[in-house]
Amino acid sequence: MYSTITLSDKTQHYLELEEQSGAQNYHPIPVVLTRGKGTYVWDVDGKQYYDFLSGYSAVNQGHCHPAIVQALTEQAQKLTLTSRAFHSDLLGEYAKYITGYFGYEKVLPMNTGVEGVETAIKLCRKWAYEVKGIEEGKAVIIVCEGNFHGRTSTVISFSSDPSAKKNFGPYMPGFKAIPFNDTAALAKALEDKNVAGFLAEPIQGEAGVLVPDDGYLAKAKELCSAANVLFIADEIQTGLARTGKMLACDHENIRPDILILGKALSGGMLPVSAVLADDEIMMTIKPGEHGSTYGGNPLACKVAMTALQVLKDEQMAANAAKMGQLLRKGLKELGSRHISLIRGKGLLNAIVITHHNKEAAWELCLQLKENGLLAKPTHGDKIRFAPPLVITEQQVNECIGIIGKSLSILD
Ligand code: IF1
Repeated sequence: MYSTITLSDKTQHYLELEEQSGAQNYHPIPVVLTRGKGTYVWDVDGKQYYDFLSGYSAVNQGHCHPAIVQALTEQAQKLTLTSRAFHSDLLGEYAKYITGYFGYEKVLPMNTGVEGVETAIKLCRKWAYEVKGIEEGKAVIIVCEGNFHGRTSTVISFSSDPSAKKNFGPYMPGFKAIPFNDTAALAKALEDKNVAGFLAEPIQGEAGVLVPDDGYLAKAKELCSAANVLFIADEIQTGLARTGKMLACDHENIRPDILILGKALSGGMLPVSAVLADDEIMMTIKPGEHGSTYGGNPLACKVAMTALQVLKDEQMAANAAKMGQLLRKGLKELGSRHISLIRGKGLLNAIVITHHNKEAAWELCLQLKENGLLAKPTHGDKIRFAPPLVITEQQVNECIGIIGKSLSILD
């Protein structure tokens, strides 16, 4: 059953370089990529693949989208970084654009997704002490078991994944975990008057694309509002058209009090994240109380405006909804006894593999690679299928064929 894949000399060469000099903090699929365009990437031997991970949903717009590349290259030759010690002609334009795009009064620009999450946590705590009136140092933020919000010491403090947390202590206090998709547990947790916020992914990505029951998000928002607690939506992975709407929260027509974006905010060009909120929350942070060297740099502003405009101009949310349904239907019709679950929304999907061999999902991903499709297991038996949102019906059908053909490795 074990796949006997052979690696080319070129591929081996690059793997050995990483092996010798790179930290071993990942266990990648053995493929070395050198070019990307739309839904495709190519390895160093010129072999073409469908990218079914999309850079962990950072290249929703497709690899090297021409309009975004043009914005990047033009701005890169003009002005890339001023620091926030001075103004630039792009930060104000970007702030107006993105707050109008999502309907918030203010944006705080950061870089990586986890910096956005950390910023949201600091805003929530500041608001708790200075607006809600919780005793200084006592604020509690409710999180969900199975969460993934990034890898900083604060954020892993409330992770329930031992591999993300073990031996990275001491941990940051002030967080309480409840089961995901459980409004009764949320209602109970909200009885604590020191609760300042509820931080959640609308769909849990790393946990294996756990889609909550219809109405869960709306009920959670209602409970938070009634308790004067901020609903903080981490849409770093689910946002920006990935689930078939511009935001996953849009499926239930709820407006988070704090919205966190990242990943595809730059279309995969460079790290760009953003925290959006209204004045009552955002203005609790005064000049000099938070920031970052690259936060709001003109290059990021230009790229992000283009990346957002492309999502709308090319109706990527609608395509994600349509192609996602086609993908899930096709996976179901494969009727494989090895696929015990198919779940997802839009083009954020996952299959759960059942097989006596616990390495089955990994073996399947190696076979998928051999057959021209790149995906990677998460938490052992789940495989995320999240292609760029520009994928076409013909490409989805071809990928379903590749997946069906590859599943035979498990027989
Ligand atoms: C890894 C996947 C994980 C995220 C959500 C914040 C962040 C992420 C919902 C932090 C980042 C990445 C990180 C990467 C694997 C990938 C990932 F689900 F997207 F596949 F881990 F869950 N909130 N997700 O998904 O954003 O600081 O990375 O920009 O760390 O292994 P970041």
